[in-house]
Amino acid sequence: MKNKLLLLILILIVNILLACGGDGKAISDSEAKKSDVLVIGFVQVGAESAWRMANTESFKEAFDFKQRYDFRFFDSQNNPTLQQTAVYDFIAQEVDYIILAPIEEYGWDEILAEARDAGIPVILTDRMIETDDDSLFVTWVGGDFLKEGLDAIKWLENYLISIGRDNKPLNVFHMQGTIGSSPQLGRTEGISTGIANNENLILKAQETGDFTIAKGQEVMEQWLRNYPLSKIDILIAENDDMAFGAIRAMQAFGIKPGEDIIIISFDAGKEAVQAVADGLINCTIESNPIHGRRVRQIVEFLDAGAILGKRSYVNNGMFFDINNAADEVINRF
Ligand code: GYE
Repeated sequence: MKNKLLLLILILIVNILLACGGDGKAISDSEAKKSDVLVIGFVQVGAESAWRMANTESFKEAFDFKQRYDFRFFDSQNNPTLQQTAVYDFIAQEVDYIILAPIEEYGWDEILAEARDAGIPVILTDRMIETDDDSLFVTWVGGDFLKEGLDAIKWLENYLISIGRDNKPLNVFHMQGTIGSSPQLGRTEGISTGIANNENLILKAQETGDFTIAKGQEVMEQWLRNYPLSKIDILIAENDDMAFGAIRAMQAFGIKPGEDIIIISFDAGKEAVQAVADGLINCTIESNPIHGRRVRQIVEFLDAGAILGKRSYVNNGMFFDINNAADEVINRF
């Protein structure tokens, strides 16, 4: 009983460390002194967004230490089949750890069972998998996407009160991320719940823009062709990049983004926070991509024999609107 309690406390401490730390710390002396080289296979989603580019950069930087890590990077180009092949490849290469950011939540049981049976620990980062079997991964660390979605609607409700538009029906156009990915599932659930609980918000259209500028532009153009401006009050895009695409489409139609249509997005990258300061986006919700050092810390904990909790959330929770955007641009990725 006592041992179990001690273990739980240890897991808790490690998880708190992972949630808070990892971002700013350089390689520690004890890490640097270790002589064994660990072979790490990192299976990334793709290069679809500014968030993803910053995320990839943070991994490359964190594992750029040849004496300790043989870091093998694979870009899955947002293609689930390619991504699964890459995991099989890393199993065949007998790497020491697989770090996986799954494009979609579904379809991982068989392949991750193979990794487990080969004795290769799988660390999930950013996105989760849908499974009943927690033994398929050692630990996951990422954002609380449901909370982000709920936060977006909370911000919107306060904003509507501040501009005196809270008691009229308003049409919401909801642009979703890659269908079946954790950020899409979580944010969509939060947004849908928030909208359902507010009798003035009407969900008019919902479509995926696949987290990219190009797709976001395409979807917005289609909406602008199908609906008059008077029917489009609010755009909620599940990442900044799709909002950028939508802004391009609006400008091509002679519409003023942020003024004629209220725009909310997620991630809060530098460019998006600047767009908030410039009045093109009304609010962007924080999602932190700098996971590299955090995950390196996980590898080191595991290598030292620690047992980690299955899930730990990265600290997020900021939002950027006209009140703080100009000051915060400098702090963003
Ligand atoms: O919001 C989006 C990216 O998984 C949290 O993926 C990540 C999301 C992020 O393409 O911009």
